[in-house]
Formats: sequence, C-alpha cells, structure tokens
Amino acid sequence: MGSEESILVHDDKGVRTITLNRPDVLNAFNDDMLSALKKTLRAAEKEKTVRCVILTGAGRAFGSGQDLADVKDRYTKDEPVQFTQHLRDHYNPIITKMRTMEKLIIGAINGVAAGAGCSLALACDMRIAAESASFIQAFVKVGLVPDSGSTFMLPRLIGVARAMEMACTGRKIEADEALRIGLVNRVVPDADLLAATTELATKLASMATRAIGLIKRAINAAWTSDLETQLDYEAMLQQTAGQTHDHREGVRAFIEKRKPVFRGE
Ligand code: T3D
Repeated sequence: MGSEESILVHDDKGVRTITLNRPDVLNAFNDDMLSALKKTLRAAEKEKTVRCVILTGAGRAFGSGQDLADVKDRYTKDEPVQFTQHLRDHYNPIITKMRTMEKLIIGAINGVAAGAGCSLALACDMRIAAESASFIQAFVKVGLVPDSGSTFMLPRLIGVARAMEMACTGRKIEADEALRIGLVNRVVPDADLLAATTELATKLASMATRAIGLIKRAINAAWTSDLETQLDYEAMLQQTAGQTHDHREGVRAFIEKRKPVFRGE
C-alpha cells in the first residue's frame, strides 16, 4: 500500500484502489488532499497496467465534502469569499478527469457521501453501496448550491424531480432508496463491500478495457448529443475499437471456441 498521506493507493491484478484517507473528519477535503487526489487520478489514467479504478473512503464515511474547519478563516474577514477560483483550481479538474479518463471508476460507497463527497460518488462510472451508505446533497444546508458536477450528474442519474428534491432539501438518501431510484448499481452488506467491488473491478480489468474506455466516452457524449451526431460518433469509435488486439482476439477466440485473452490494447 503506497501512501500520499491523505490518499492511499493499492494495486492488484490491474485494479488500482484509491482510498480517501482523512477518517477523523469523514474524509473531508482540504487543499492538500484535493491536490493529491488530482495527482493520483492523473497517474492512474497514464499507468498502462491500471485497467480499472476503485474509489472508496477510509473509516465510516465515503466523504463529507469541503473541510469546513479548514476554511473557517474565510468567514472572519470582511472580503467576499472566492469560491469560483477554488472550485476551478481544485474540484473541477478532479471531476473532469474522472469523467473523461478512459478507464472505469467504480465507487465503493462505504458510508455517508455528503457535499462534494456526494459529487465525487456521482462522478464514478458505477457505484456499489454498503448497506450503511447514504447520500446527502449537503450544500443547501450551509446555504450553497451543489457543485463539483452534482447539478450535471444528479438529474441525469435519477431524473429532474428527484434531483431537485435532493438538492433543495438536503435530505439523506439511504442505500435502499439509492438503489430504488438508480443512484447506485448494487447494495451489499458492509462487510462484503470491498470484496464485491474488487471482484467486479478485477473482472472488468481482465476484459477488453480499450473498448470499455471507448464505451465510457460514447455514453458520456450521448448525454449532450442528438441521435444523428451520436450515430456518427459510434461509427468513429467503432473504427478505433476495430483496430485493437482485443477485437481480433475476441473474434478469434469465439471462432476457436476458447476463452479470449484480452490485453487492453
Ligand atoms: O471552496 C469551497 O468551499 C466550495 C466547495 C464546496 C463543496 C462542499 O462540499 S460544501 C459542503 C460541505 N460539507 C458539508 O456541509 C457536510 C458537513 N458534514 C455533515 O453534515 C455531517 O458531518 C455528516 C452528515 C456528513 C455526517 O454526520 P455524522 O453525525 O455522522 O458525523 P459528525 O459527528 O457530524 O462528523 C464526525 C466528525 O467529522 C466531526 O468531528 P469531531 O466532532 O469528531 O471532531 C465533524 O466535525 C467532522 N466533519 C464532518 N464533516 C466535515 C467535518 N469536518 C470538517 N468538514 C467537514 N465537511
């Protein structure tokens, strides 16, 4: 297990597990942790041996968003607080990287995901939740609007009406409700969370991961596209996928009635 203090990294069988590691404050983000996470995601994107990523939290929470104690000095001065630049410099690049890197990120949601911690969970490509997990759009409770991509991801995942309710009331959504409304893919007993997520991630990491990266691109693009544009984009991505080792290997293995050996290229 390598460590960048607030972020832990562990590699096994093509899966990189990234753990938010400030459990005493429910993995709240200070600037050091945000910088470390940004760096860790960039490294995971570049590293060829990493073919799937798990994002989780240490302790009893997934993440509680901005460390409010860390920024308390903001509120003792008379000047306006500079949120825009802070978000642009720290949170936005993380969310952009998560959504654009051509590797799947599976959120293992081990406890409460609040504020930007909830945004981070929503930016994962899939979410497996522990029974004790919950989701809180906590921003409104401190007089803020959802940021770090929550206003983009939430209505797309659960629909406008539910997104509006979550964002405007800050109501806690427990794991069973999260499953019912499509916020998570699966709920498992707390003790099984890491094993279940690792099993899925390891399976995905052994598959045609270049194609999986392109599927992520295609489905992302569809959110802001029209049918004609999307059909053309699919045709272009298929041209790329069709040139890979894994495509040839998949077809050969099918014809030869054997298991394919994919390399992610
Ligand atoms: O530039 C910018 O600021 C823009 C970015 C904004 C993004 C945002 O994320 S804004 C939203 C910030 N987050 C919140 O408002 C959530 C605050 N936390 C909570 O509402 C609650 O802690 C939870 C609902 C997440 C969990 O409640 P509970 O009862 O299970 O735990 P707790 O007792 O409240 O927290 C345990 C400890 O963690 C506690 O410390 P202590 O008393 O044991 O020393 C608490 O202060 C600390 N903690 C939890 N969340 C944060 C935090 N410390 C600093 N910042 C936090 N966000």
